[in-house]
Amino acid sequence: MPATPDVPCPHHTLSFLKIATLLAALVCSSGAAQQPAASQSGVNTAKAASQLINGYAPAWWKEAVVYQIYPRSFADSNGDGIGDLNGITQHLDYLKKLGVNVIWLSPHYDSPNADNGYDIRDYRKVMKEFGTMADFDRMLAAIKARHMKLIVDLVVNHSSDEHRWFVESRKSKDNPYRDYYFWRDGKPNASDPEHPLPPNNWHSFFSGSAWQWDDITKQFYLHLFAVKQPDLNWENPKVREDVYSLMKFWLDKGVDGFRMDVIPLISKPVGLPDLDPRNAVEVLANGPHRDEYLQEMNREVLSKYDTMTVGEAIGISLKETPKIVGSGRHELNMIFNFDAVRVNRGEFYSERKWTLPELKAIYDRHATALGKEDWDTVFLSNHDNPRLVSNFGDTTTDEFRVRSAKLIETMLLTLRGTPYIYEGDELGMTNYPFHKLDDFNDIEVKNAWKERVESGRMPEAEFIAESARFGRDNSRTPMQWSSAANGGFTTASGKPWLPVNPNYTSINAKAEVQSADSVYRYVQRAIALHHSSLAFTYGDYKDLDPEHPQVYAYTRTLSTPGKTAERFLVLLNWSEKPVDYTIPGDIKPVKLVLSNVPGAAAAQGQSVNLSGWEARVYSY
Ligand code: TEU
Ligand code: CA
Repeated sequence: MPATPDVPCPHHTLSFLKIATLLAALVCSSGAAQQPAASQSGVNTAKAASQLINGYAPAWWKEAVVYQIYPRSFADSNGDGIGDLNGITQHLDYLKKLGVNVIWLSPHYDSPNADNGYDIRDYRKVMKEFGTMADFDRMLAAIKARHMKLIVDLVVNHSSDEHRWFVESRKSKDNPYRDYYFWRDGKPNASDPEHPLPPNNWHSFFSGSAWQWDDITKQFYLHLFAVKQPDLNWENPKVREDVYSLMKFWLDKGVDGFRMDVIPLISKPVGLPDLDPRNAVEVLANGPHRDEYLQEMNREVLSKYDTMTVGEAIGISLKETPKIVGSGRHELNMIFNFDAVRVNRGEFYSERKWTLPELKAIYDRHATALGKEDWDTVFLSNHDNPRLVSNFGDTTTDEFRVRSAKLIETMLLTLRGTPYIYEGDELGMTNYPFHKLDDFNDIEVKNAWKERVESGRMPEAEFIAESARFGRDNSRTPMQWSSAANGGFTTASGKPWLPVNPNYTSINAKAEVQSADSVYRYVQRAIALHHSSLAFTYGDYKDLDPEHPQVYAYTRTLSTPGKTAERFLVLLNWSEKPVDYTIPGDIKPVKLVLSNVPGAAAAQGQSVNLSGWEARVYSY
């Protein structure tokens, strides 16, 4: 695992993100890139220990703020209604000014787009709608020129059924690629012998059986996601070799790491047994070879580069997390747990009532479960979830939308772990007003409609209401760049691939960059604050008032020997109701360093009046 450089790097104790140290940090990180083997072997543990910050080995990916781009929806440079790589390149200064330093790019590879690029046809080619490899190289160079880094999506639990491997695999039972996927005989079907039943009871994440019958060889193949996303068989060493080789292809180009799609699902339970639907996902995520494969991947690929890795870890509990992210495990740097982002979710798209103490308890559990050898992520949105402010904030009035969006960003940027911001959240973009099935594009919604509505299990209106609330297309509507037609997303007179939210006339980047009180300008300040003190990265976290139903109050503190301690108090009023709050313990706020209500008064001793959705960060 790329961790501490074994060459002492004098600048490493400062945040590499500070402009003054940028150059030095670049030298440091390229030094690290050439020294991973030594730090892995533990030869220099003594030296490394002396460089620890509050017990943590410093690393650039721990100090980073990550921004996720869903390329289809970010910016369309050529007017075909689809976002593209040149569109990203044109907006890098916008991201640089926001202050983020790592970009996670959702899949940009050649794909028939059954699942918007999460079905890859050629891992070494750029999706033609997004541009060319030359466009990619130019984009990457432009990112590096701005001292930012790029991680790309690695989708290797499955490929597209149009991938050459699968095209070969389905041809015959003795094709050399047959074992690249899971092919099985069906179970006898007494009532219809010509049409056997699926080999087991596994259910696809996108509705229906996870098995698809193929007439050519009269067997089923496994697809945990769409029919066009057959699962790769990681038990086949050739599959693993091919995956490692394509990873090297992108790392050799200069990408800085990977976000790994549903990575815990790569090792299937032995014998592919029937599963209890109540814990099927957990069983699938904890297959017998998962850690062995990730360690092999680390040994063969990741350890040879200075990478950042983050696994999308559906089905992984907190207890299980250190097995994957523990530095001594040599697997991944961090994972996305789904506990917080799904706190308000029942089955599928149904809503679950949640309380603030529940959310705090989740973050508290993270702080306990993940120790100094581990690392965490903080996120409440991505391309699979509703818009941040619509999902967790308050959109009843525009004032509260702006304030609650700022409050949530304050939290994400001051909690423990590397923060992830999804495109448009920095503008306080909202859910889209979906009214009917045709308004949606997502395969998840289309398939669920068949399974739930067409079968008569669920009334149409209820399905549409739930999909509008939680559907993934909410986060995929185009970025709102300006008040020009189509929010300035596309130059075309024609339609963007998914309609722009009609509120683009007031919620858009151009207006927000110019307005001092906008969500964008606030997020810019919050990111700057995050980068201004390593307390927000390596500092201790303490929840001061776990049971308070309305206020989330916590501290981040960092004591470094020979330096003045850095201490911050975060106060978040998660409600539209004002509150007179008494800070517990003997903490005396000194200086207000961030506030989302203009003209917020200084604290009177231990007592603060917080207005609705008010967020404050004090140093003390
Ligand atoms: O998502 C996997 C995943 O966990 C999904 O079940 C997701 O949480 C769900 O669709 C939300 O409703 C990853 C990608 O992030 C997603 O975009 C892909 O569709 C999926 O894998 C298949 O690659
Ligand atoms: Ca385009």
